[in-house]
Amino acid sequence: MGLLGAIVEHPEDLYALVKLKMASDRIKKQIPAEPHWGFSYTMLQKVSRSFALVIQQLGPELRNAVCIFYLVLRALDTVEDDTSIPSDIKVPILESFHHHIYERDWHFSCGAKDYKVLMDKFHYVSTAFLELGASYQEAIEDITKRMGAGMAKFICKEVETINDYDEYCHYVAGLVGLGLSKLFHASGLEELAPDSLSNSMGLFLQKTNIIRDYLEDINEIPKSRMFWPREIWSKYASKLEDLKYEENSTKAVQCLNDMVTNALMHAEDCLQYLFALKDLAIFQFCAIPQIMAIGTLALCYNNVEVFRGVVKMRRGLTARVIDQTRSMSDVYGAFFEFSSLLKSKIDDNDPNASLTRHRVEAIQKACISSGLLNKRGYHMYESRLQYNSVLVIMVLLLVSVLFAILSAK
Ligand code: D61
Ligand code: MG
Repeated sequence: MGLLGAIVEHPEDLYALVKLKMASDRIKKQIPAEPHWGFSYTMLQKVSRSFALVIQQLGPELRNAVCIFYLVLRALDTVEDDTSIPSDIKVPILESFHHHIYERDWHFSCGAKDYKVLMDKFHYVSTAFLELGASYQEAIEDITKRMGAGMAKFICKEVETINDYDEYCHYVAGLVGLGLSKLFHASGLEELAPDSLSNSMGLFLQKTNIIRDYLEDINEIPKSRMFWPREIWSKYASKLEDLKYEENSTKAVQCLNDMVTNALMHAEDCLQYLFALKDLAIFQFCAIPQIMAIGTLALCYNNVEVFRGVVKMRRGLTARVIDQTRSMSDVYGAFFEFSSLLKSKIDDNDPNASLTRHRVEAIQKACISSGLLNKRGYHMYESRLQYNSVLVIMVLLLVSVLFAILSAK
């Protein structure tokens, strides 16, 4: 659906969509002139749909460190995800990757499309890395080393237990949280967050991705690795693939709900982490992805569409989250609203209904007892806006102004 279609469906999203479009156009024009920084920011915009914007609104020094941190780990992940590299080649590269970021002429060709460009021209990233302050370099090196070792460990090992699942997610995302907390601290803008809270920030995002991407991952050719833990799915099917077949819908949705309930465990830690932040740009950088995650979990919960296609928050709602996240009351408001949506979808016949309800209520309680709950809300499950003529006229006016502005450029 195009922009116009999105506006007709949800006119209440228009303002935020226009604002987001203007912000991203502005950012696209701000590519630095030096070739290595120019490459790095261009690459960031190409390989990260979800993080590019929030990274680029950070202050200049921290923005450079986080951009390079992102690209180094994305390159490491490109090695991990490339199924055409034999394990005996892949494992030593993952384990030594943290050395290569200091070598201006090192590169390893793999991946496809934009990821291949990132790998082929990795010298730009290492050149930029070497210009960062020493404390930023050390944090990035330490996390790259630990993530590479963790990925290597899981190349020859499947995710069997819930413990394995938490361990794998710690390596690929929890460590990102630890590294970011170190970078924030090194910038002088934040206190150092406790590791366990930083870890939860990553686990909440990674588990949400793993749940949402079931179909995309299971259908990938050549076969990609799956990260749903056997300890969970074996309660519902004898093979993970079986969940995608229509005749197994009931079991599939029960398994999905079990996975969502598992991920909800991290939400309160995320609220605690966000509560402690002081700098507005860092706060927005951290809070927006977490709100998107709980929104995605609420959307996926009890939703068989996860096994049929892509379940994603609509663009307009994403734009409103980006536009309307400025303080902890906005975060509590969003977490409260999305957990209420999830709660309304709990079916008493679901095997985990009472555990899910318990976890949702704990999140709601944390939001209420903060005393900061913002009731403005996204009204995301009010079935549809009641159209009235004033609104329709306003929307049409706005759309014509928008097109006038855009076509004048
Ligand atoms: C605050 C703000 C952002 C945070 C955070 C705290 C804590 C953790 C994270 C971001 C990381 C969340 C990762 C979730 C997305 N998962 C992936 O991209 C998977 O790859 C994991 C290994 C590479 C991680 C690279 C990364 C990601 C986000 C960053 C970052 C580095 C640096 C700074 C900011 C954000 C996933 O990728 C494929 C896919 O999701 O399609 C995979 O291979 O499993
Ligand atoms: Mg990966």
